[in-house]
Amino acid sequence: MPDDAMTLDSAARGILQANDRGGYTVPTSGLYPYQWNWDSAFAAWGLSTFDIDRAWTELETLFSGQWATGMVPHIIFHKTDSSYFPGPSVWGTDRAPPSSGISQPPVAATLARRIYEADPVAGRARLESLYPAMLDWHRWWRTHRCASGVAAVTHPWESGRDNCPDWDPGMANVDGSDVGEYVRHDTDHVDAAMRPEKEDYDRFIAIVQFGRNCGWDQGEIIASGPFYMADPAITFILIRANRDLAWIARTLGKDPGEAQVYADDLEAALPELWNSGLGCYDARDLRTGTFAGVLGSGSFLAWLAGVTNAEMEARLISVWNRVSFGIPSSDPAADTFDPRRYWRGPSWPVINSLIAIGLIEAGRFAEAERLRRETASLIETAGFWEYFDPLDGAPCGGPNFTWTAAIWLAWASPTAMGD
Ligand code: 9WN
Repeated sequence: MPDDAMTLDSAARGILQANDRGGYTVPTSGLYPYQWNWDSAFAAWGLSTFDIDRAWTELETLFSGQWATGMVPHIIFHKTDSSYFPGPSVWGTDRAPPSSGISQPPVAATLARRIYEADPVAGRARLESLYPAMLDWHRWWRTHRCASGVAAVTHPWESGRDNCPDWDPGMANVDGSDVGEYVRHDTDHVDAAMRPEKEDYDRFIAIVQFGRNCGWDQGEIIASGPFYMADPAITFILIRANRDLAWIARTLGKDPGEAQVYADDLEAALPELWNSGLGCYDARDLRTGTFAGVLGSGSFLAWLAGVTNAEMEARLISVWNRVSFGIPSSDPAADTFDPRRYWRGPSWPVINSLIAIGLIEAGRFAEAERLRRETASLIETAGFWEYFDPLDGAPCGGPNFTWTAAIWLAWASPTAMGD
């Protein structure tokens, strides 16, 4: 094994350890001082390469924040920290531990399965005790986010791809003019040109204020909340997560039927997201029916869900071929493309890792290896940044990032077992 790979493996382990706050891992110190939902699931995957017990603890701490409704919140505020806005008082969810009022992409079952497969003996009891919580969370998605058939989000933050152009049609109808004064802290840590614009933030906060003012009543949020869009990425992730949960159920000697039905129903509803003009599955505003009309990294997650068709796959590869370093979060040929501004163009190692799982399972081994190599080269050149410019590989966002270190260990490193 090359020495530099071993050195990077050791640096990645060091980042996971340095970002450990006792039972949970923060995404990066300073910028994100709390436990984030899908970041933690990826952290657990990375941790499973060298500390399987700590990997399970990460997931257990995440599910310790689960609401009685089954929702697993997108942020859990274990210890108050004034360096992040919006903090617990803005969300006003009145929970213990305090949390945000929305969720995030449900990757936990998919990654729990991988962690279990890495060491079934150590994982059996831990998986068994997490299983009902994961099923409850998937029920929550089904009950509160899948009314149209596919999965929807009620806040761009719920998608995990906060300011991607997918959300532009829905965000255009959110009034952010009346949110009052507030102080952002993200731009104290990161160049403002890499972060969402103030107009986006005003709207993000307006959507939070609507949720808080209705006491996080999901019926009201779905019926009349300011933002409600169907998300191909969450739909694909949830199809996959339900299939993995059904696999977990069978492994534990339980009935896989419920999770299997959830996956099949989501897949049957996919035509709702097919944008024939784009030749791809596309985000859609559920208030107006408008498609986003921009091909983004969410569409590439079709492979993760085992969803294939020749027209779409040719389109995806042609978009990928427009850049040099991984999958762009949005099509470089679109007017909205911005190679360094958060989700409006950059390549995200963590998304690349999910897409690669799908490519391998579709038998597209050469492309899976290309994606691994392109992602690895970003990290080898610049380190474990939050995301990267897909055109020139420039590092962007926060440094020493947990999920970049995690996917290095679990997938991108030459020492990783891969799939
Ligand atoms: C809001 C922690 C999170 C990720 C998201 C990413 C970003 C937060 C923010 O950071 O979102 O949740 O304040 O920008 O978009 O995917 O989970 O890394």
